[in-house]
Amino acid sequence: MVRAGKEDPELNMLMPPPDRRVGRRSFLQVAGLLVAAGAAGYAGGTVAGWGDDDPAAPAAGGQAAPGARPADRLLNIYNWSDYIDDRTIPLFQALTNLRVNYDVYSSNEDLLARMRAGPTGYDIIVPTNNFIPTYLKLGLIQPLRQDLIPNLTNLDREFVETDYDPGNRYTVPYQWGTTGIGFNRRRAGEAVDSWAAVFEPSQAMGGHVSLLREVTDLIGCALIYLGKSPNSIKDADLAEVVRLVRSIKPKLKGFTTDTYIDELAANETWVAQGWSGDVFQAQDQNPDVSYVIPKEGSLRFVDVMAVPKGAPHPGNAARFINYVLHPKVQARISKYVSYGTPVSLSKPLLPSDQTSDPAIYPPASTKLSILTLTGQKLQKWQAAYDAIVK
Ligand code: N2P
Repeated sequence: MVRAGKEDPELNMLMPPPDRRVGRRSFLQVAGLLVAAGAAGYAGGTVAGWGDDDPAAPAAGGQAAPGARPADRLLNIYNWSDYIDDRTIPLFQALTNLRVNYDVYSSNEDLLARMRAGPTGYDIIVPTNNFIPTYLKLGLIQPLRQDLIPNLTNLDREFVETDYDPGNRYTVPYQWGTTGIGFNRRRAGEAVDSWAAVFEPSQAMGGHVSLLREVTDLIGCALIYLGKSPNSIKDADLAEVVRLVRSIKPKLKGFTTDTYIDELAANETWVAQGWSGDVFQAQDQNPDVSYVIPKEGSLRFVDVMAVPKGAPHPGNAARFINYVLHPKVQARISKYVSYGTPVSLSKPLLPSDQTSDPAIYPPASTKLSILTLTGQKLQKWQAAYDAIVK
C-alpha cells in the first residue's frame, strides 16, 4: 500500500530542491511532479481536475498568474505521517501549476516545538484542534485568506461552529477521528473492549503492546481508564496515571505514533493504542487487525489546516485548503486514510462500508470527549507525560 512517507515512490520522486529556505532531511520533493506528471500521463485531457476536482479553483485564482516568479509558485505543506493518498498532491500541482513540498511529522508536540523554534517556511500545518488555543495565544498562526476559500461553504456546520475557532477564521478541518485500540484478533483474542488491554496488558502480550507518543492521548485515555475526568489536572490523578503507565513499561514495545501501522500490519504489535484511520490502514494490510473504541469511552479529535504566521505563500495555502474542501478531494483522501470527513457532501462518493462503519463515524451514544490542552493543563500533562516516557 502506498502511503505518504519516505517510502512513497510517487510522492518521493526526488527533484532538486526548489528553495532551500524550507529544506530539511526528510523533505518530500513532490515539487516537480508537474513536470514528471506530464510524462506520467497527467498531460492533455488529464490535466485533470479543472471543473472536476475543483471547479471553484479558477475563480479562486487557483492557476498561478502567467509570469509569476518561480518562488511564488511554491507551497510548503507540513502534515501528519500517513495522512494523504498518493494522488491529491500530484493532481493539485497539475491543476494549479504550483510546486508542492510535502513533509511529515508524527506528533503535536513535535509540530509545536518546531513552530515555536522560529520561522520554518511552511505554508500549511495541520495541528489537532485541542492545540489551537495555544497556537493563537502564542501568535503562531495567521488569519486565513477566506476570499480564496469559497469551498468553506461545503463544511458541515459542526466544523464551523467550534469553540476553538468559530467561523474558521484561522483553521479549516482536514479530517477527524477517534482514539482507540488496534488489536490482532489472533493474538489478543476477539474480546478486546477495554483500555485495560493497553494500560494493564496481560503477561502474554508482553513486548507486543504500544501506546501513543502524544500527550493528549496518553494522559487523557489513562485518566479515562482510571475513572477520572478526562480533563483532570489534579496532581493526585496525574500521579496515578504516571504510576500506572510506568509500571507497565517493561511490557511495552514502545511509545509511537508513526510506526504502529506497519507494526500491527506485520504482526509485531498485537495491541496498540491508536487513531482510528491508522488502524484501518493496518487492517487494509492485515485482516486480523481490528479497531475498537473502549467501553470506558475515549477521545475524538479534528486535525485542522492552518497557516503559520510569516508563511511565504499564504495565498497558495488558501488555494490548497480550498481544493481539499472539494467533496471529490475529501472523498479521495478519506477513502484512502479511513478517517472521517468534515464535508458530508463527499459521503455519497465514499464506499458505504466506510460511511456506515460506527468505528469511523461513531453514533452520538459513543462516549467521546474533545479535549483542549492549554495553560496549566498543557504544562501538567506534559510533565506527567515526560515522567512516563523520558
Ligand atoms: C495520521 C494521524 C493523524 C491523527 N496518521 C492525529 N491527530
